Amino acid sequence: MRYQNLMISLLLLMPVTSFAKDAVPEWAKGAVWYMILPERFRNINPTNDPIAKRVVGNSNNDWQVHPWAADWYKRQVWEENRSEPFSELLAQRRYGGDLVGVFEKLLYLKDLGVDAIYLTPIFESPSIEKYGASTFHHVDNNFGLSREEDWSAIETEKDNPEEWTLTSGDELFSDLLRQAHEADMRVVIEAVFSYCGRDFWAFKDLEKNQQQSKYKDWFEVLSWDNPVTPDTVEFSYKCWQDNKKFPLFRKDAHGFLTKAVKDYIFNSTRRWMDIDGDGITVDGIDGWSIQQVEDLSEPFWREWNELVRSLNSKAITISDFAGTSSEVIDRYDFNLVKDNPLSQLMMDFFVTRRGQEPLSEFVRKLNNLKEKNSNDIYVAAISQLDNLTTPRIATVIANSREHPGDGVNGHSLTPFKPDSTDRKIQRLLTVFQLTYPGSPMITYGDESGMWGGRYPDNIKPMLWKEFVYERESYATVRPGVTRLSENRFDLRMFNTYRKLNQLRLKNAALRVGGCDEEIVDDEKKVFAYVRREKSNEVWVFMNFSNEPQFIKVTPGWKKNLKVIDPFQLKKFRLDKFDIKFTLKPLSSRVLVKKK
Ligand SMILES: [Ca+2]
Ligand SMILES: [Ca+2]
Ligand SMILES: [Ca+2]
Ligand SMILES: [Ca+2]
Repeated sequence: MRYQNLMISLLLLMPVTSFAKDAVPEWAKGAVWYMILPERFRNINPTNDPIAKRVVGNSNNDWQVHPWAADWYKRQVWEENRSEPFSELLAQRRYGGDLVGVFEKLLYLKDLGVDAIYLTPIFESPSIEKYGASTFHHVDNNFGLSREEDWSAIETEKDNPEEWTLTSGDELFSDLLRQAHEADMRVVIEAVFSYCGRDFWAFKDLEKNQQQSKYKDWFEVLSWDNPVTPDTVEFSYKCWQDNKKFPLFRKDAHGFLTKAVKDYIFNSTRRWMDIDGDGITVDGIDGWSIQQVEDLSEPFWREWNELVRSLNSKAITISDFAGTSSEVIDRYDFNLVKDNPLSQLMMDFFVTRRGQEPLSEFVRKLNNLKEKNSNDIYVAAISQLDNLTTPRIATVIANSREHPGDGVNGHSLTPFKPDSTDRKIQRLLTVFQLTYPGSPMITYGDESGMWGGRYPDNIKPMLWKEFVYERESYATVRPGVTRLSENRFDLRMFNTYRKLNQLRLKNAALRVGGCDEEIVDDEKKVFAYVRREKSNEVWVFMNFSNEPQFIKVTPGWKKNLKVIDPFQLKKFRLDKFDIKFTLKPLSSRVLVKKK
């Protein structure tokens, strides 16, 4: 123990080293990520669906799992019987998506060109997003094959890893990992370790046994219950963001967790990185994305990151910490920071400040960002157009056009289906995201054309090609509106993603190559850049204007080589030494130099 403290002091005194900077795993450089919220992705097993008791706290209830392809704004029978506002009903909705569904859709993801699957939390929790976990060592009982049996393990197992069993959900997850690895895809899970849910096993014990609980030093109790007053609960505790649903784990004056809690987190970390415990990590996850990193201490994260890398040297760790990336990477030893300034820059230029920021200004900001990071970090940094806390990109674009220059701030978002111009802008932005340096992350359903405003309209059930969806009506949220929108898989958007992702697989230039601007024309609103890696070259041309624009560049090749347009599947012969063509308004073209 003393030795450990000494080690920690030494670590604190050591000058900041930069070894972590070069430690981004090779597979993560330029990878295509895909974020899945399992509850909303695909429901393959209806027998594991959530039950009324866990969702609304009452089993004598007409509550039901929602039909997948129903109109989002239409109330089902049980919802008609409620007086709560529609937004509260949405919080009680469950669609029954599960990990069997993710397993079933691995081929879809492979075909889409996904390299790494990002799963939002999967540990047992009654909530939609699985924040506020009931355990860190079991998959949710609504994600596996046997809801009731899985539940009994979740309810009874405590912190001794030797007594931990594998539930059907845990085993299914392990199968999913093996299968993904065989298809050369990685799986990273999101987790929060600084707080849990009220159903967390140790917290339940504490709530019941109070001072007698074995776990009383796991949490920060502010006052104990007074047994003399059976009608009043005096018990109170420190919780995350003052929300009683999320008890915080206790920290001492130095910011360190109680040792037993730390051991539990470390044992849970080991479990998911090598599920059968045989020392071979093919059945384990490929990394972690951690929320609320700043809640826990720097030494904790350094030690935890070291544990992760000792288990699997190719694993990645991602922090949500909002500091500058190099700071977190150096001090906390994470590989990456989720918050990538590139996401904001492209949202500003393509969407919220569209037409207001000169292209040259955008390019200057992009180059500034590049200079701040090592090349490895720059190409591995994850960019996102939307996430579980923001409106869908399609809806942000549609609303920005209604309120130019003001983005979506201060407006109640129009929920309507984006029109064809919105989609053109969305495709331009997507082409940029998938061809500019960085690692794009797709939020489930952006590739199939999903739209929706602020939470929870952004987490509608996934739009699949094989389902027929009810048309979307808006009268529930926009009284008097009689509009009905077709809701179906957007094949054109899907192909934009699929073709460019597949192009990334074949062209190292798009994954790890450098980037040079060839045309930055503020007047014509034409942008061209080229990604290069050795002799591999990919050229990207964009026309942001509402006019057709004639493009001419001289790529400087020795011979008049051919180029390939992945969207046209025909070779393109250079006119002597020039690439010449006309680009339609709000459109782009990608050309690959033929080897
Ligand atoms: Ca299910
Ligand atoms: Ca559950
Ligand atoms: Ca009492
Ligand atoms: Ca193993």
